[in-house]
Amino acid sequence: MLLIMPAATPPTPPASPASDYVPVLTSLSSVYSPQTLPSEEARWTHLRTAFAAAYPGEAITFVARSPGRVNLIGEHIDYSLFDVLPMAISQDVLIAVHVGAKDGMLKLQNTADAYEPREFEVAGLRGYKIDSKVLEWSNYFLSGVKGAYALNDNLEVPSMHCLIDGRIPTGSGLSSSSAFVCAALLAVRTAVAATKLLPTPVTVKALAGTTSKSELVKSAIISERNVGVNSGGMDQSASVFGVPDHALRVQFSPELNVTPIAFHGNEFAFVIANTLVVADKHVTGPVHYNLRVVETTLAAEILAKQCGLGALPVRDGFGGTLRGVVDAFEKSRGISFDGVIEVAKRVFVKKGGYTLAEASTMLGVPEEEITQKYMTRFPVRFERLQLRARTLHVLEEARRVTRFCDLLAMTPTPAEIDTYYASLGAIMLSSHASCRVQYDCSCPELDAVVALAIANGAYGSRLTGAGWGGATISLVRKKRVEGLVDALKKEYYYKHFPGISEEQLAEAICVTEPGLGSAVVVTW
Ligand code: NG1
Repeated sequence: MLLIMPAATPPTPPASPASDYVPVLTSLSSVYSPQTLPSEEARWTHLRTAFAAAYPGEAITFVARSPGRVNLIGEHIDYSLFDVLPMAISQDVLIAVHVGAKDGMLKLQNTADAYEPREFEVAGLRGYKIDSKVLEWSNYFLSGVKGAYALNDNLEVPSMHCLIDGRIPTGSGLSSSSAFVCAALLAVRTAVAATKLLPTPVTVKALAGTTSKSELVKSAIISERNVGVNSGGMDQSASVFGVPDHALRVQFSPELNVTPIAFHGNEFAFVIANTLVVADKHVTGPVHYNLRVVETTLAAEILAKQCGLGALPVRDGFGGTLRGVVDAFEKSRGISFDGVIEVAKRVFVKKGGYTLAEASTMLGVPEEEITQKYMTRFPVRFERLQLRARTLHVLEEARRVTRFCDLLAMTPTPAEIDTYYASLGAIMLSSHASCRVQYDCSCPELDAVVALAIANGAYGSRLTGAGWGGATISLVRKKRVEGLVDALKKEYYYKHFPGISEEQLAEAICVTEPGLGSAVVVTW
């Protein structure tokens, strides 16, 4: 369980746009909050020791870090280009790097024994083909390398000896994979810059301005697709742009824009509970995540065709989006968002879904062409495409994000505070219901934890991230947090995992707060 405690005092406004560059820092207190600092200091000390053992005689030149994220609201709508509201958490991936070796190798070691050391010749990295069918931890680093080449094809990747330490539970819906890809991309770019300085030691000044946050995000989104998931951009945006004590309204259209939003009041907390049901998008992609991307993309294309909207703008070379449909309706017909929802209901009347043949007729495109265009790079399996349910979820969830943000912009009086939280909570609950019913991305364990949270005083609760396992996020009054935690332990963890070890429980029950995004740390 992760507890997110909004700051006691209204937070200072976020850094100015001048800081579009990933910060280069020299102290851990600039990275972590006072609550997490002591344990992080111990962890970073251990990282030094582990690095010395992994690469005897070599010093750490810098550490690239990127955090996980939790999503407050706006699930499965980023790849339809609607705004989402995540926040970075303090759990992160660290990549300690030594540059200056002359062996021409990218060496990767991990502090977790489960991940075997890997080595690659840097000369072969540019053309390296990542096999997304193989579940291989180093693929995430190599995705980051691909991203670095995508930003600069002439890049000369130097010898890099790396030690990786990740603290975001994998498959928990807290975006360990995106954090890893973002950190790897940042590590490569920083290594290139640091190598140019040799033999002079790296300084903040010399590395500052090496990597733009927006570029890092855009490239990380595309490069993470090398590991077989047709992902949206929420996770990378939150990981890179995280601002302490703020949620982030991430806008993808007309272009990437991240607005930090402060929380009002300090009487409530967000509790994040990992169900410990591991959801692996890479394994289940063809029937879960990647299929949802296909369904929503086809739904957009069909709506455009059936309503004569013309060609939709294409997202990352894949297809049109429901956001494109809403924009086209607004522009060409003056139809409001709610009006588009009604149109979608009239176009997609079949509640049981559509066969590929039916979708092909509606789109006026042969089945083979649809398969080739949308179902080949990221293969999918289905009997019926649930065009109605998926479209309704996406449009209604997008509307919920707007309502949630509108509420966050209000300043409730003390007398209004309870109703205020209840309104936020109700939106979260209706998001969960829609994920469960219309998007079919929940599971019994997520539903059980959500129900327990509500039964134990939470204002609202919902799955967070892709779903099908992973974590929930609940909005709770601070004074009720302890009771909720006890109830979850008793009614969920001990019941579902009778043999749960203290270590596992400690991973499922930890404390965090909205934290800083990606950073490079040079001395500490
Ligand atoms: P997870 O699996 O929780 O990291 C995924 C996607 C997001 C977004 C959410 C659902 C990746 C890397 N991330 O998040 O972009 O679509 O599902 O809202 O695929």
